[in-house]
Amino acid sequence: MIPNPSETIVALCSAPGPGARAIVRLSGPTAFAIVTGFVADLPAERRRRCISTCLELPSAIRLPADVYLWPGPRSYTGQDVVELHTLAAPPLIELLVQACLDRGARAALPGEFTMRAFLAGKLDLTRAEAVLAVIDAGNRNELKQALAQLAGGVARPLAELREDLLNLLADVEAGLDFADEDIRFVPQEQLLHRLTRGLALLTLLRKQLDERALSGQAFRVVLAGKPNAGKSSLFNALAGKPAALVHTEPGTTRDYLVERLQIDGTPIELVDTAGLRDSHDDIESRAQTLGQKQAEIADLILVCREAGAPHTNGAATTPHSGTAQVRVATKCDMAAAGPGELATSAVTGQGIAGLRKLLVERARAAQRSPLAPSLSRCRHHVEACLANLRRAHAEALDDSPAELIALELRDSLDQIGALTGAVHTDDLLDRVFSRFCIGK
Ligand SMILES: Nc1nc2c(ncn2[C@@H]2O[C@H](COP(=O)(O)OP(=O)(O)OP(=O)(O)O)[C@@H](O)[C@H]2O)c(=O)[nH]1
Ligand SMILES: [Mg+2]
Repeated sequence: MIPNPSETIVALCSAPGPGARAIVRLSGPTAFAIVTGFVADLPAERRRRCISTCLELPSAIRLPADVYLWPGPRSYTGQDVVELHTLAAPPLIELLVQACLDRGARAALPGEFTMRAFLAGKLDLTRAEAVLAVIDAGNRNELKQALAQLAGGVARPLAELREDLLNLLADVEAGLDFADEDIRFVPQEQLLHRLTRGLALLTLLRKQLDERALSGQAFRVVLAGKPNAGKSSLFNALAGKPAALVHTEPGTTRDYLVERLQIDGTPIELVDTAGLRDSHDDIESRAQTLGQKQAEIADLILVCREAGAPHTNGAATTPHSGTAQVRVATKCDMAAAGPGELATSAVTGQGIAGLRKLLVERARAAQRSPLAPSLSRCRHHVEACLANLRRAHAEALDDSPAELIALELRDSLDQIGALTGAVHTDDLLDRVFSRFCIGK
């Protein structure tokens, strides 16, 4: 069920905990009236403004604050919005939010402010999802992609396409009334041309969505294990070239070595490190510290063990445990892998293709950007819309009755409606907005 938009909602919308500044946001028809209860000198005139004042809270507490007022409909949610910017002292903020609740506000649900913006027509669904992706962006590239979507990267081409298809549908349907007289409102050539344009636009949009699905950062895979385990040999086998020095002498690799690979178009950064063991050699110890540091910033660690060698649990030989790990047995041309280990051999090439495939799978799974749920939803409707337009195009080529073409055009418009949220269900809104945090 969509929460009632006529209730005034309140929430802390800055990060919780102590800090320099806390922001409490209210939205709804009684937002201004509620704040009047704390600010005696709040001007009655309804216009955008910021007032530096003191909030009069219960127990005679006076809290210095900047009060921002945005009368609806020219606000984020389309309703009256107030923001109270004040000291980020958790007990005081609790008191302030409670005072708003006591005066009739309701605690906001996750994403409810943005949902109200969507329901007021301020944002379409693709932009609302982009707000979430901006909040969750983990790196600059993800932020860039999310901002592009927020700026209308998906909404704008869709609005254009919708307009084109609506015009085309109107022309095709106008012809239906004159079907007996054989009057065509759109000549076949023009119909095909307009459908092809729609197809091209959607194909381009699909490509854009695919590009945005990847965060762009290389997936970092670190090889770790005891000296002489065969890490550098495995590194070379995965890289497909003799990049790292391999030797019978344990402790061959000193500094760590990085190789950037593209496996099936997926960027992967492969890092070879010095073997882990308790060492008294100063340079080797430093090399191991460097290797450990690499393991700590890895997305995945390949824990290499020579097949047949004893298992060790010493602290020095155990790589950083907080990171995802895959256990790999090396030199399987000489002995069998242990249970739960992936069998490989740098000499025969056994298991190398399988390991490369596993790396790509893990990288793709890890690289899903915060926009991913939005993109897969968009992609689903774009695919369906493409299928409708392809069928309409085929019907037009066959010179089929206009009814059939109109049917496909109407279905394609329904898909665009579902994509932008013009046609939505409570379930869909629940799914989209529950991923937000409270206060957004
Ligand atoms: N038979 C066989 N020998 C291998 C294989 N992989 C590595 N070796 C041998 O094992 C020895 C050690 O290989 P490296 O790749 O240098 O081992 P490492 O783990 O990088 O060693 P450090 O850099 O010292 O930590 C070399 O003599 C390799 O030729 C393999 O798959 N099969
Ligand atoms: Mg090595």
